[in-house]
Amino acid sequence: MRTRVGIVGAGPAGLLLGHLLAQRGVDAVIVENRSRDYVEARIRAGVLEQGTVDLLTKAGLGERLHREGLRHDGVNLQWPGERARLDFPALTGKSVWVYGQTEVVKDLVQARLDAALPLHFEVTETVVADLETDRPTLSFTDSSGARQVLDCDVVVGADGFHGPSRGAIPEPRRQTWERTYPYAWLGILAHVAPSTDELIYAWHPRGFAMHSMRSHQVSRLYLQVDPTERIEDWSDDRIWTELQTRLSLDGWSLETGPVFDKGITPMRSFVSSPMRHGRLFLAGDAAHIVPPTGAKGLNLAVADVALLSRALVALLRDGNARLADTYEDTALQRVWRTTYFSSWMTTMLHTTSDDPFDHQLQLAQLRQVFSSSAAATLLAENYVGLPLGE
Ligand code: RFL
Ligand code: PHB
Repeated sequence: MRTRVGIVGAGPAGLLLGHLLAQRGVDAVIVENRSRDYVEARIRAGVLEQGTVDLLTKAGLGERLHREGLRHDGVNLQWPGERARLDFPALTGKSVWVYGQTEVVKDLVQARLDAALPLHFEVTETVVADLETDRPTLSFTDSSGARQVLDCDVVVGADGFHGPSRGAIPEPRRQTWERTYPYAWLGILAHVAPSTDELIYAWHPRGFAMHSMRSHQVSRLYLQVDPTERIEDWSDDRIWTELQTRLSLDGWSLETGPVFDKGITPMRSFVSSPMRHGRLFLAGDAAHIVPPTGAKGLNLAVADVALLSRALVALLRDGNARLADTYEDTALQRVWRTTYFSSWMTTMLHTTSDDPFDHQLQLAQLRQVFSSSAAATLLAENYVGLPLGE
């Protein structure tokens, strides 16, 4: 079999890349080792930057997003006794949208199936090879058990942190930067109307807590916990009590409801270079991970794909290699700036020690966001997202 671009992974990065390439007349095949149901139900990110929404809209993927997504013009930061709001349009002229990653993935899968474009679920033994030639291959065993070999012009690793593509780059060429944070997030989804119109990020001496949402009927909440905690030890009652303590504010109360999903996620920052080796390009979590505090992981994957789709169209359709040659440098600048922002939000809001000095430094940073318009603008600009540079 022959295709121009072989894409490993049907997460947001791989699916969006396939969509943008098809719109510009470049054919691609996407292979995914999980089932359609699994990728559509995997609970992850919830906040889309303005640039992500604009790109999805322009690509014809905005219909349900604009109908069901919730535009948010601000967020709240909280510490004991205070809840303060950042006004995004006033500070940046932009907004963010609450629309779950599950919904983005469903829209992308549906668009691909409607267009009858190749997308293979439940493949096994995915192998990328011959990357240093101009005819790289993507091989896999399809769901019927048949071995398939795709001859490609380019292979894209959009296979997330645990996928095989990054490991296909020779070890001596690879450099990684990594930080594992000494805390994790316990996240729940609950059938209860959100107790707030906009997200609340709360610093508390017992640990960070956050109130987010998925719709007017579904709330998403998080608690900072120790990474060694086991979800079995957290009953729904214990979770709600802890959330009520950490999010409490005079005159406000947190409504509770039936929990229908809960899990614990470790927090890490990770960057791997190069993002290109010969005819292999990496995009999204395959090349970098940010902790979720800044709501950046999904948006960063979309930013990679915005760049990469243009680079591949120029290379494969117009014979122009310039953007492909600068992909890694351009992408990594955004990756590092986002890594910095996510790390800053994380370390400002999570408590790691009982040292009252550290706590006062965190509180001083939080207060500065509301006493300095420069500090407020900096946070807001990063949160709503840097321009995609299209
Ligand atoms: P994805 O979504 O991980 O998709 C990669 C896809 O590749 C498939 N794959 C393979 N396919 C074929 N053959 C193989 N050998 C394969 N190996 C893997 C996988 O099954 C998968 O479908 O990466 P992508 O597309 O780069 O998208 C990135 C985002 O998913 C990610 O950045 C965010 O979801 C990160 N993230 C969060 N970001 C936020 O902004 N807010 C959040 O609340 C948030 N929560 C999370 C998260 C990431 C999590 N992970 C990765 C553990 C919660 C979790 C649990
Ligand atoms: C979410 O709704 O899942 C969410 C929102 C904001 C974040 C992280 C996760 O910073």
